[in-house]
Amino acid sequence: MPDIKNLSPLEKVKVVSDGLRGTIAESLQDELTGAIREDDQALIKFHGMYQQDDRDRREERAEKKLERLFSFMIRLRLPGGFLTADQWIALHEIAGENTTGIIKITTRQTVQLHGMLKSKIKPTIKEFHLAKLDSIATCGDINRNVTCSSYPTELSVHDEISSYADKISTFLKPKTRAYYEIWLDEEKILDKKTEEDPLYLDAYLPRKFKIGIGIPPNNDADVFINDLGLIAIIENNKLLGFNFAVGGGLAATHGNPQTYARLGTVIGFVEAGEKTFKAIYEVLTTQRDFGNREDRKQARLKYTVDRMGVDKFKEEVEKRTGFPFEETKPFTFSERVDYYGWRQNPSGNWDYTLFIENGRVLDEGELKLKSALLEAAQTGKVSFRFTANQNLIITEVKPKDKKAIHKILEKFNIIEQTGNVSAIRKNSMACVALPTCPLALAESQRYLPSLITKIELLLANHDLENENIITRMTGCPNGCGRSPAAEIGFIGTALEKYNLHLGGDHEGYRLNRIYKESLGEVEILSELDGLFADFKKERKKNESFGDFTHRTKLNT
Ligand code: SRM
Ligand code: SF4
Repeated sequence: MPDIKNLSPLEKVKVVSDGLRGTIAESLQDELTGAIREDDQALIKFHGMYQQDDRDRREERAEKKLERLFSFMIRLRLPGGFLTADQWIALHEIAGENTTGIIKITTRQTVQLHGMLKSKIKPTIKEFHLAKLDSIATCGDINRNVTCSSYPTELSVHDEISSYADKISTFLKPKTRAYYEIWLDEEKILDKKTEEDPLYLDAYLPRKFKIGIGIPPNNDADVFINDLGLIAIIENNKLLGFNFAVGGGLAATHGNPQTYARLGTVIGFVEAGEKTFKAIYEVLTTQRDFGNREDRKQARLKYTVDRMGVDKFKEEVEKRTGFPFEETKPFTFSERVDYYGWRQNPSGNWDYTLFIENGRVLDEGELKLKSALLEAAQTGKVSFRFTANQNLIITEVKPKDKKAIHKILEKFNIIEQTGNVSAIRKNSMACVALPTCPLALAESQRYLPSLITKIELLLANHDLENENIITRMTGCPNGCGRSPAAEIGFIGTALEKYNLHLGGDHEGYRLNRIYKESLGEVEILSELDGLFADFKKERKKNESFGDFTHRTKLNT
């Protein structure tokens, strides 16, 4: 255990928080400020919220000697990204009443609502609760929203695997009743023993922890970027169990070589059922006990795994589970895509995957996404599943209802938009960044769409417009839009400047690498123009852009 003197300040905040309560209740009462106390800002994350301020308005507010325009972002816990029609209607209404109204689909298959004032937090959580939705543990040093591949291979197995996302999420939820007490007025428990937490103890994990489930052959959930990736092994339509991949994570800090993106290392196979849960649990306890609690920049599981060594890490987990990992079972990911448009799933029902640029659900111009989804939900004949690429599937549409749902999508221009979007745009995504993200160094979701328009023209000039090039942007190197795992990655360094990363693959087995530093738009387009020309001339048959740049541009 580290010397208590050297612990990062947040460690103390967690330990003395009285089960994540801190002084949140008092902070909420304080009407003199739109903010909450500093320690509570850390604790409120464990309840699924972040305090933010509108960065576009900082200067203006400072000139007027006003405090920053504080508001809160809330993130829902939706393992596997599933919502019923009624839950969609509730989400739609809550977003409109209490937040900016924009429903933002995230890269981890859930949604965030921004711009919620302090006074609206409690009503929002209460309304979500009525809809059987919560935001517990979607942020903070704890297991986060569990993702799962969105597309069924064989349906009964997919349902079974999806249910793992839900069960793992419940299994790893904290024991504290703080969320229910603070936000839902549950009576305070007096016997603290009932909320003793053998997994998280009182200091929780050293850092955030992410679990994702991949179902070969589609790596749409980007399984290797998670602290723990579970790769489902299916034989004869039966789920045998999971290969475990440990130590994924994408963040780095500019100029700090001690920090780096890393893909998970597959350490072996565990059979489905009880053993899987035991192994997951002990991966977490190993990280809890061996993770770095002094330096938060070294605290993710990836650093623990590298510091201990993969073999030692695995040995420690095995010691704790009492059984060995079996030999890794063969698996192949051959793509990493969302299947846009209509697709019949193995049950005979239909799914429609909508392209939602950077996950922003709103009515804008001719494209009325929010109205369309509300009307579809109001039929009561659909469910919804978010993808890990910020898109949405209208799912489980019975053959007899398909026509009616199609008509709704047509009426609001969804069919036309999803059909007409270019290959590069369909494979693009950007993180939130400005104006709400406090860590953003550059624009991302507000900028990528216009940059893509310019890249589309370049591609057309080289007859490459049908290339599915996975392109991702983030406003800083934290990698929320998974830019380090893209064929073309733009990583913000300062306003209007981006590092250009190249060479990721299509399937998610290989990270990209930095190619050019701190480019403005003109330089980005000029670099890409040259790269596309070379790609057109020199590519091998069926070679992807990422493989081409990896082979020819980065290995010198
Ligand atoms: Fe993230 C922090 C948004 C997925 C790595 N992320 C943030 C914060 C909360 C900024 C903050 O700490 O105050 C951002 C809020 C912006 C805003 O205004 O909404 C933020 N992250 C997002 C989302 C919404 C991006 C999006 O546009 O979809 C994604 C929410 C996922 C979810 O539903 O839980 C999101 N973040 C990711 C991913 C991708 C993934 O998990 O698939 C990563 C890279 C993978 C990884 O974890 O390594 C990611 N976010 C980070 C990090 C770097 C963590 C680290 O290891 O150092 C931070 C900063 C931190 O934790 O200190 C961060
Ligand atoms: Fe903010 Fe950086 Fe994450 Fe983008 S990558 S949302 S800028 S923390």
